Amino acid sequence: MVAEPALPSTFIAELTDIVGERDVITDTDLRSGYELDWTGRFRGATPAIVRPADTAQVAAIVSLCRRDGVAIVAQGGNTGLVAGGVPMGGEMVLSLRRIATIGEVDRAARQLTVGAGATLAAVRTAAAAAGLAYAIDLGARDTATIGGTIATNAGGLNLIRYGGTREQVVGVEAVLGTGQTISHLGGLVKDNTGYHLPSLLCGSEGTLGIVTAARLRLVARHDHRVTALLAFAEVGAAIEAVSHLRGRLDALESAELMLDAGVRLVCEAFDLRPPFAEPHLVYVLIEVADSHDPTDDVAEAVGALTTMVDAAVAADDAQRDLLWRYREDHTLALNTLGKPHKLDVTLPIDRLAEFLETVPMVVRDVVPHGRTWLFGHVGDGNIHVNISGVDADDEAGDEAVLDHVASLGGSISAEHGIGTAKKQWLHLCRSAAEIDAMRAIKRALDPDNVLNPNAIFP
Ligand code: FAD
Ligand code: 2HG
Ligand code: ZN
Repeated sequence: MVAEPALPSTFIAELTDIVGERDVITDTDLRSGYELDWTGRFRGATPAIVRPADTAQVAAIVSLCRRDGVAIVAQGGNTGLVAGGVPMGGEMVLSLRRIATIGEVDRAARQLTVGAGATLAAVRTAAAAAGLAYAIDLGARDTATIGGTIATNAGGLNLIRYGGTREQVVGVEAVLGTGQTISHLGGLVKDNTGYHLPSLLCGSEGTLGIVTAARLRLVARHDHRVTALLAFAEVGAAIEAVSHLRGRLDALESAELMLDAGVRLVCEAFDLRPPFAEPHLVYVLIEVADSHDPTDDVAEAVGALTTMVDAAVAADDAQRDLLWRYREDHTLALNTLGKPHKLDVTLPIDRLAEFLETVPMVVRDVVPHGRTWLFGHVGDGNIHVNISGVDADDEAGDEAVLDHVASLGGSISAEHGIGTAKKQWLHLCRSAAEIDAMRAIKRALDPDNVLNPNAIFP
């Protein structure tokens, strides 16, 4: 919690001139939702929220803030999990939610231009209506915005097939910390004219520019799906099974790992029946999507898994939804235990089983009362580690897990980013030379350090 910050009334008046009175929010009650992160663990404080309607207004706001040295945190859906989009240092919040236009789908190019504030769900719906699909999907789809997913380079549930957000972004429009607008939305797929700024903005967490629009790549929509929950007695067997399935099923879209304890927690929290009559230690949820019915291919590939101890295949949409609830509702179910510490790590595939087996002990050694929960996008080596039962500001468990990850050659952020929550551990995965290079880029694009100055860098 930071002290209540303030802005001069003349500055507020200038903001009002840009966006209008309704879209400069200073009322304490109205500010509150923008100040608290999704988990409830991180509460910042802001003097004002400003809600521009277009790129020109964003540029005017950034220039004003640069002139007066007012720090800005960009915020989309506020579903980020690393306290990067909430004003932990008393920054002004710039909400992109009003810039939510969704353009016409260009079927020939398989592309779509959208405003940064459009939700992922709205973009996915627009793509589906045109017979196509947007490749990024995640549990927060109804609230997370395209700008937020670009700023975090969101990964999500289908990365093993299509890549992450960076692979979907053909062009962006953004206002840099200099106040200059860059706009490259023409949609050329082959365009090697110097540095690829959209790639740089992907994962920059609002520290280099405010994304206002994006040109997105769309993919074919596959209407034939097979969704199945596979059960194993050991994590090593589950991981080997995923490698096998990836080699056999080109149309494998998701491979998500869960442990029995997490599935039980979800069932208790939401009154769901368990997936199997008898519990098993570890589950992998797979989904295969194709233009023809992939049932036979899946049956053959799954049939070859000698270590699998049980399987449930969704026979209809309701069963498919239930299988996905076991996985997607982990995040909501964990919130019923208090405010979890969330870590989001990647391990090299050959160290994944060792990590899953050892990490609960690593946590217990430093926070004996903490409980470790493990699940995630196992197909790409990304495990979500949640620790419950620990005070919000007790970071001993977090540090032990991240040290362990680094010692195994992993990354301390697979998809959620560094934000403000993990910046003290950036050095675990980035050399001094890399951090220097990143700081130099930050200085070039945001010379007065007005854009999210408290994120990423320690
Ligand atoms: P915010 O939370 O508002 O902001 C996130 C960061 O982006 C902040 O640093 C902010 O300053 C910056 N930012 C936001 N908009 C802009 C902009 N227009 N320009 C510049 N910077 C901006 N993440 C995954 O990667 N994969 C998952 O599977 C996944 N599942 C989730 C499931 C649940 C239930 C929840 C709650 C979260 C999940 N997340 C996941 C995390 C989160 O949804 C993503 O990080 C998402 O990309 C954040 O989008 P947002 O619009 O909510 O961004
Ligand atoms: C997911 O994959 C999200 O469900 C959230 O990235 C992970 O709650 C978490 O720790
Ligand atoms: Zn995730």
